Formats: sequence, structure tokens, C-alpha cells
Amino acid sequence: MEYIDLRSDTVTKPTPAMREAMAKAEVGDDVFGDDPTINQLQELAASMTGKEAGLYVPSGTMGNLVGILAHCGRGDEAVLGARAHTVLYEGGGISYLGGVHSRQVMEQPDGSLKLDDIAAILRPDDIHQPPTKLVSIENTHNRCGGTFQTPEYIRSLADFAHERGLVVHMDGARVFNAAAAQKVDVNQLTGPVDSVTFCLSKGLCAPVGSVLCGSQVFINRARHIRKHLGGGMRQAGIIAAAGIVALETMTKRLVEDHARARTLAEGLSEISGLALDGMPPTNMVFFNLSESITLTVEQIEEKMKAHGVLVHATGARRFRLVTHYWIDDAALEKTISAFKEVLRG
Ligand code: TLP
Repeated sequence: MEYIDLRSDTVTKPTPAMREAMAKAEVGDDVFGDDPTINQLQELAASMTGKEAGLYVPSGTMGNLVGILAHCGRGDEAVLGARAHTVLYEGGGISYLGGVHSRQVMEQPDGSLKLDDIAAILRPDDIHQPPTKLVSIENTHNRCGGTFQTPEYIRSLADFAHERGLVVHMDGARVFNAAAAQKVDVNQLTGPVDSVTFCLSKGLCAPVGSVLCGSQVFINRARHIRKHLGGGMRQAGIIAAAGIVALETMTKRLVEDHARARTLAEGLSEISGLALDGMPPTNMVFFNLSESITLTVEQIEEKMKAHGVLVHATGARRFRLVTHYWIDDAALEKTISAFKEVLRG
């Protein structure tokens, strides 16, 4: 059975154009820097994000880990949003593997970190306290509803941080969604920050990989850390080839996924018992189950699956549905009517 899969945009499979590029990719040993396809991807990613260099990594998780470890030493402190992916879903890798102390600030509803909140927790120069080195922001912000940060906010955060001797890392797993939603060039969002990692394997549909971008000095250090972590790959141009197609052809079309997320939200908001968060800013639709629904989220997942629709709960009474390239208008209609039937009992 071919399922309609709304559990995440990580479920996207490569397009036919990607598979063709993968089959034809020229490859070499990337640990020696010899893979022409990876080099091309890294250069393309760096030029799009307005950085000197890029580094291909196997996942978004490794992109954040390598990025933060390349900026911070053991015992240094990184300031992150309390609902950041790095805090919630990356296994505490920055502390486990890097000895980086994480300090959290509760995000504003739009996913931003308030500058006053950061200012309030900055450490004085005091041997009792870990030195604060870095601020990390997430754009788009997953757990804050797929919200995006504006170029103005990012510039003000970067100025604030730089004036205080801090660096800014961006978990831009979906930064191309943030750019598409605001109709701005992605470098307006990534230019002010010191490093950014973005995922090729989410809405951009490539099968594997993320690219970490920053200054050449930073990337040289990051390459070393990627090797420590066992993330130096060999003829990975085979998969990087799909990433080039992703960057060249898939970034602008993300607005279609955002429009479909709004259509889905509108349809679901008419179903009694579903309390939508509001209109989705990008490709994520979040809603809670109201008390009138007696089914558990697990039961709903199971019943939706029987209707051919895969959905994923993110809490005891909460769902997140994510639109992507493989979700068309017919899939939305089918999803909305399946929810109606399942919740009718
Ligand atoms: N997010 C996944 C799950 O892990 C929750 C998803 O389905 O959304 N940063 C952000 C903002 C992310 O949303 C994710 C993945 C990552 C980093 C990690 O990327 P991967 O899965 O490639 O390690």
C-alpha cells in the first residue's frame, strides 16, 4: 500500500532527477578532499548561504554537533532555546561528546530568543562559571510550529552577540523554508550568523545529508571534528549529487508545501475536536485534541494508517503533520476525510 506520509518531511524520497544525477555522479575519496561532487555541493552551499566554505555531513544532528563543537571547547557554555531540536532531540550530544554546557532560554512563541533574556543570563568573567561562547537559534523552529526568523531579527541577534564576544550558530535544518516563506534570499537569513547547518534530506528531498557552512578557518576545524565523530565519508558524491539537484531545483518550490499546509490546516480546523494552533507559517500543521475526543493519539495513528495515512503524535494529545514534495492536493483531501471518519468513531 502506498501511504500518504505526513509524519515528517524527513520521509521524502529522492526525485527521478536526483536518482539520475546519483547514477552519473563523479566520485573520489572525500577524506582526501577528492570527491568532485561533494566539493561542488559544498561550494554551492557556501555561496548560497554567503559563507566561505561548506562541509557535507551525514545528518542535521551531526551538523549541529560539529558546528557547536567547532566553536566551543570543553566547559564552555552554549545558549540555546529550551525547545530547540539540539536540546530536545539530539541525545545531549554537545555535552556527551563535547563537554559543552548547555544553558537554555525559553523561546518566544515565534521561536526567537529575546535579547533581554539572553543578556540576563550572560556570565561574568568568574572562575566559578562556565564561559558563554555561543548562541544557537533554530530557523525554521520545529517545536514552535515551523515559525521563521526575519533578516532583521537575525541581524540584531548577531550584532548583540558579536558585541559581547559570542558567536551565533543557526540550526537551519529548514532555513530554505524560512527563506521561501518570507520571499527573501537565504543569505539574508544566514549572512549575519557565524555558522549555519541546513538539511538536504527534509523538504529538499535528497536522501541523505546536511551541509555546515561558515568561514574557512571554522570549516577546517569542523572537518577535523567530523573525522573524530566518524563522519568522514569516502565516495559519498553518490549521495551528494542528489543534494546539488536539491539546491538547484527544490528550494523555490517550498512555497507549494506551505500553501498545502495552510489548506490542510483549514480543512482540519472544520473538524470538531481538533484545536489548530493557527495558520501554519511554513510546512508544519500542529493541533491538539480537545476533550470531546475519547480516542488516544495511538488509536488515531492506527486508524489513520488503516485509511492509508501516516500521522505522528508529538505529545499525549498533540499532533504534527508535515507537508512536502510527495504530498499533493489529492493527498490533502484524502487526509481530511480520513480524519473526519476516524474522529466520527
Ligand atoms: N527533525 C526531525 C525529528 O528529529 C524531530 C523531524 O521530523 O522534524 N534540526 C531540526 C530543526 C530538525 O527538525 C531536525 C530533524 C534536525 C535538526 C536533525 O536532523 P537529522 O534527522 O538529519 O539528524
